[in-house]
Amino acid sequence: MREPVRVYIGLGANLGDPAATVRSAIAGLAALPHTTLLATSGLYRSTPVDSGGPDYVNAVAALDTRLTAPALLAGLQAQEQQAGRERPYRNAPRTLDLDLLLFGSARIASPALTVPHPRMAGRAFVLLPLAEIAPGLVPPEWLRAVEGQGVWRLL
Ligand code: PH2
Ligand code: MG
Ligand code: MG
Repeated sequence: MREPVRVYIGLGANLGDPAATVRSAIAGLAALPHTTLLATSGLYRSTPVDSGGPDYVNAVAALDTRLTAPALLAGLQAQEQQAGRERPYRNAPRTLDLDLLLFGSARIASPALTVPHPRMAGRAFVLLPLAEIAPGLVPPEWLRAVEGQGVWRLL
């Protein structure tokens, strides 16, 4: 059996009942095979970035998994489908988005998957929840660079 790898998943939703969807998606992550849910950030409300529609709800989860990156990605995509995800165009509003942000120290550049997530460094809706559960992974200058993006932690 493979050794577990520490991974971070970004969750986002802005259609339907986004807070409820993100909460049940966290439960879905905990139920993935060969995977342990270690930590979840609070929920954050955020204004859409390069996207439209209502405000998003975002969060980040930390997992240990023995799944390979492609197997984990398939599990995430299955959960997006189950939540009714449609992809009419790039960055369209969505019921659920589950992004593989980090997979241990792996660098992956395949047609299906790029890790680390190529846009995470510029997005407050990823960095603030990530810094909440893994402050050592988020350089202070990254946080300074996204100050002023509209992101609010929900109670
Ligand atoms: N996701 C995007 C594009 N823009 N904006 C916010 N606030 N939150 C997101 O999760 C988000 C976005 C692409 O996945
Ligand atoms: Mg995304
Ligand atoms: Mg995505």
